[in-house]
Amino acid sequence: MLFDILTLFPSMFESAFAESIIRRALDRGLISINIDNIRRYATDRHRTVDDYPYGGDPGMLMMPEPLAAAIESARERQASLSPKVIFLSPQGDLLTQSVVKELLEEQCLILLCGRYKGIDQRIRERYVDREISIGDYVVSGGEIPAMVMVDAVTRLVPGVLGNRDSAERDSLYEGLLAPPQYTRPEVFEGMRVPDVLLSGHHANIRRWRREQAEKITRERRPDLWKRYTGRERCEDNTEKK
Ligand code: 9D3
Repeated sequence: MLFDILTLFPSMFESAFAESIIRRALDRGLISINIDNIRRYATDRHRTVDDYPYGGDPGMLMMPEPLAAAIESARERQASLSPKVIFLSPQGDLLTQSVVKELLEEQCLILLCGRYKGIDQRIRERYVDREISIGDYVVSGGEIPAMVMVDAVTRLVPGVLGNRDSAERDSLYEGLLAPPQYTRPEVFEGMRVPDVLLSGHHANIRRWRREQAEKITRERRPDLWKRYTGRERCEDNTEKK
């Protein structure tokens, strides 16, 4: 998987990609990341990349020409990988685990990070394949959402996670919230680890975790619970969401 990231703030990505799982995936050649500064494609002597909106809203928009040039340049760099252009935007499809799985099918994603109040609509129409939001809250630009997407997709690239925290384990409770977890000591500030987890009885432990996961999902996330129970009822049918 190759991520080609177009941004006005390349240095924001340095520390995010320099540690832990993404770092290891890069070191092992399981993913590649290229970062390009959109300002390189500005053409006036002040390297201007923003302009006022027609119709007179407050705030600025990203100018279309540098964006188009940056995207074209990335498309040419990655032509052999049939890249998809993803624009991170509050108007996009919500990034869910099932969207993450769809993105994993691509060989190359060009991630366009917006700043200011957004981009000229004609860039969307001509250059963007898919628009993605990370959730219904406002952040300051597309960079942190792009990092979220790179992280979520990278975790699913085969070989990235070891057995210890594998994607398989994440999917053990797929569609459910995780059950409570404990590490040593057995008693912490007067609170004991539940007996069943110390029992060594693996069937009981599995059952307890499943019950806890179901309880916590029912209580906290009725939306997830509805999907989960819907899916189970239709186990033997071919399709249903
Ligand atoms: C004028 C109304 N605002 C839209 C809610 C303008 C605006 C604010 C902040 C436009 C862009 C942004 C910057 N945010 C992103 O670029 C962004 C984002 C987000 O704010 N929330 C969730 N997902 C994303 S992906 C990119």
